[in-house]
Amino acid sequence: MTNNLGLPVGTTLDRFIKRNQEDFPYASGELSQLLRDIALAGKILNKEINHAGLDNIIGDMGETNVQGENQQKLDVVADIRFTRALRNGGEVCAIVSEENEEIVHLNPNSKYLVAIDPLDGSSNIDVNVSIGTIFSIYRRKSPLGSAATVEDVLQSGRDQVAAGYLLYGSSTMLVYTTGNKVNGFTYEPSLGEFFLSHRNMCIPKDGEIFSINEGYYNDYEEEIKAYVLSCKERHYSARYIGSLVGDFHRNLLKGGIYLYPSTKKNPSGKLRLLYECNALAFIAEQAGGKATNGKQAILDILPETFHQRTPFLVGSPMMVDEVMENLKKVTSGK
Ligand code: P6P
Repeated sequence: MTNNLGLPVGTTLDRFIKRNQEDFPYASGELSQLLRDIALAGKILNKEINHAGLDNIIGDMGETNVQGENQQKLDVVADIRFTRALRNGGEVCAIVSEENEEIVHLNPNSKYLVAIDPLDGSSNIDVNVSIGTIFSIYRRKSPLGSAATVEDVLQSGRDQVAAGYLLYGSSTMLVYTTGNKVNGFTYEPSLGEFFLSHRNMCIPKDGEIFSINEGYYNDYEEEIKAYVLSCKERHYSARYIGSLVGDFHRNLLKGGIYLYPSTKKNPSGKLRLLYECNALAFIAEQAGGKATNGKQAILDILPETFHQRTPFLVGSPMMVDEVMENLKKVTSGK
């Protein structure tokens, strides 16, 4: 709904959070404030992304991150923005980020910690393809007043209290869940507000879109190859933009499956469990979808290291089930 100026008139993110405070376990306002801090960093980063071509912040830094990947200038800018917003907001005791090898310790008196990919798909920055931020929020296990511990970080995805992503695309969106449905907010830059635009997002049970990098086709397990061929035989649409958040979001709305299986280059898969897959798996399940590593639900994996990778299949439940049926035949030797 818009007013006569064509501007949205509706529920702002702040108002939505306030109205749904009771959805937040142990609602004492800290988690609400933490979500607002993330939204603030997203607004700031959105502005920088939209000016990247003009402000000499595209291209790479000439350095690599913990993954050994070229750090794009905007990767670093994004990490700084989110770290600063969460530090200033005071609601987070620690951050684990794709851009830092170790835990970044913030307020020892806070009960939440954040796992984040500040800017995923950054190789797309220079070519103006949608990119995204992915985040998970956990409650610490260690006592308040002390530094966060490794055990605080290495929690399974089932323990997330909230998760979401920002999508910097044709419009900028914030999509998140606190374990009670999934809601999407669209940013109106002229007002500096996120407005509720996608209430209670549910993924279609089935779909006809498959997202996989077929450049690695020869690396995939036979069952994955068979599934890809079956999609083609059924004239499904191949949609893969090389930016996980963009592919995930489209499939969430239209139905579909995203697959990043193990490859020769990345035998354990490329995507990271803690700050990419867990958040999207939580959202997928809350929206009625499924997410697996091919053997078990992503959310049931107990992490062993901060930056561990996992094969990742996520999307419409009927499509994920079909791939899993194929893979199970192998493990049961049929
Ligand atoms: P490939 C971006 O680097 C990313 O992490 C995801 O956003 C994207 O889906 C995937 O990797 C692309 O990887 O190997 O297909 O270029």
